[in-house]
Parts: sequence; C-alpha cells; structure tokens
Amino acid sequence: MQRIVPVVCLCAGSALAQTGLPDQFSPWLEGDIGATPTQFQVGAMGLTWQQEFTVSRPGTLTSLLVGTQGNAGEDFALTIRAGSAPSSGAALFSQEVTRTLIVPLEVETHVIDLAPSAIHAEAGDTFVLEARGDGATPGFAILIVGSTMDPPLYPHPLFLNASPGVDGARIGFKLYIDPDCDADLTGEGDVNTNDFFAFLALYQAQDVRADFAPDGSINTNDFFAYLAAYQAGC
Ligand SMILES: [Ca+2]
Ligand SMILES: [Ca+2]
Repeated sequence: MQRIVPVVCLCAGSALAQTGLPDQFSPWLEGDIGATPTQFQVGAMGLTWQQEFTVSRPGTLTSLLVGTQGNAGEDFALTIRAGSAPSSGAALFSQEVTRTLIVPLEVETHVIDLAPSAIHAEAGDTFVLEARGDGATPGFAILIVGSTMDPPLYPHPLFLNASPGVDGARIGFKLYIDPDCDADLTGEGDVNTNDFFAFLALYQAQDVRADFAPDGSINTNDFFAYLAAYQAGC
C-alpha cells in the first residue's frame, strides 16, 4: 500500500514527502535519542563512505532521509549498492544531493525518492548507502552520529574507502519501505497473532517500525493504524 504523508523535515525549498513505512533508523538530528550529531567532509576529498544497512521485512524501498550541514550549492553523489560493506556491486540507485540551506550549521534534511528504482528486498537483505564527493565542492558535510557510542546506535558498519570507518560512527539516515504486506511484521507473508505481538514489542520499545501513522512519534494513533492494517490482512 502506498502512502503519502506530511514530511517531518527541517528543510526549506523541498516539496518532497517521504512515502512508505519507516524500517531502518540511524539517528542524526539533535533530539534523536542518543544521537551526537557530527559531520564529515564528503565533497572536499572525493572520499567514498559506505554505510551498510539491512531491510527488516519484504518490501520495496521508497524513501531515504539524510541530513547535511555545509554551504548552499555543495553536493555529493548518493548511491545504493547491493551487498555488504564494502560493496562494489552495481548501483541500484544514484542521485546527486545538493544542499540548499545557506546557514552552514543549520541541518537540512534531504528526502530522496527511491520509488522509481523499484528496489525490492527480502527480510535481511543487505545494501550500502554510499556517499561520495567529487573533490570540487569543499566544505560539504553529511551528518553522522557520534563517534564514541559503544555499542554504535546503528549496528551495521560504516566503511571509508573500503576500510572500516571510525569507531561507532555511522551515517545518519532513515529508510522507508512499502512492505509487501503492511501488518506482516514477522515477514513470512501472512498475518497472525505473532505479528500482533511483534507490533506490541516494537511499540513498547518505541522502535521506529511501530510508527504506523508515520509522523516521527509513536503513540496510540500508531496502535490504531496497526489494528486497521492487521484487520485488512495481507
Ligand atoms: Ca507474519
Ligand atoms: Ca506515529
């Protein structure tokens, strides 16, 4: 099921809204629990950063949110490849991301529309989110979470030029998917009480996957949205 929901976004000039349901979250904004926003220069040196991520259940990737600080007009190439980090797999998606905000320290959230690439994943499939500068736009930064978190806030590794990156550091991002079946949280293609209990566990843990009425917070609206999806079945 495809959804269009208002974007929770600190960005200016972006009319895009994310679609789908949240699936993976590596925090980066001030206010994200445990996050220590830190930036690295992605444009200046032409470095290749690869953040590995997985998908928790069968579905199609719809939206990816990343944050930047830096100067307006600076850009980098954001690519998604199949496989574990470091990955030299074929690019499944690639797009230049250009910063529009002028105040260097103001965080801009970029909503990347993945839907046209129709990347379908099974539960546990692994990809990398690659950020690479062209060396021509010094000062551009992409936000990462703090480098001193142990364990890291997002479990999958970050690689720099095909080597493991800084301890604990991760690219901040939020991935949305259009699940093959919304209520099937256990991912085997049907809906039963196991899925309901899985939802309750996610809800209690305030896991991003419980945000069924996607607005960035988890409350009774999400509970009722899940009940409706559960009743609808697969
Ligand atoms: Ca199930
Ligand atoms: Ca919600």
